[in-house]
Amino acid sequence: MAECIFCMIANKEIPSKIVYEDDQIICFHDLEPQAPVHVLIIPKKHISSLDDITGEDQELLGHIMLKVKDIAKELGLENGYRLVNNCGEDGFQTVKHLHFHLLGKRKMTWPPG
Ligand code: D5M
Repeated sequence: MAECIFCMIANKEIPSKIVYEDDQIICFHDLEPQAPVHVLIIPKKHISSLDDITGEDQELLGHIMLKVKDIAKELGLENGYRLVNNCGEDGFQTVKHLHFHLLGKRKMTWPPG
């Protein structure tokens, strides 16, 4: 999709600090980290938000979830982490390409802001 910054990252049209990549997903460091470790996990396929997934994406979403713990281990998050998806306006989603924030190396609080 044209003009989507995360599609451009997935297509290597703009640089990112890549942590993990395979044929379906890419994980890279967030530009505005909210924790000592803050990476984004995205599908290479353009999906605008979690609200836009369909049954066709079931395997892809399962693949992302199964990779989370591997990426967390690779990043040294042995004491735990937080996985976040912001969806839509009230969810404070700013980039309209599905992504999961993986944050760690600090003690999180609840409720989130
Ligand atoms: O979060 C979108 C996140 O995307 C936010 O934490 C900044 C990050 N971001 C935006 N542009 C880039 C680039 N180019 N590289 C890395 N990270 C980026 P949201 O959940 O949509 O509010």
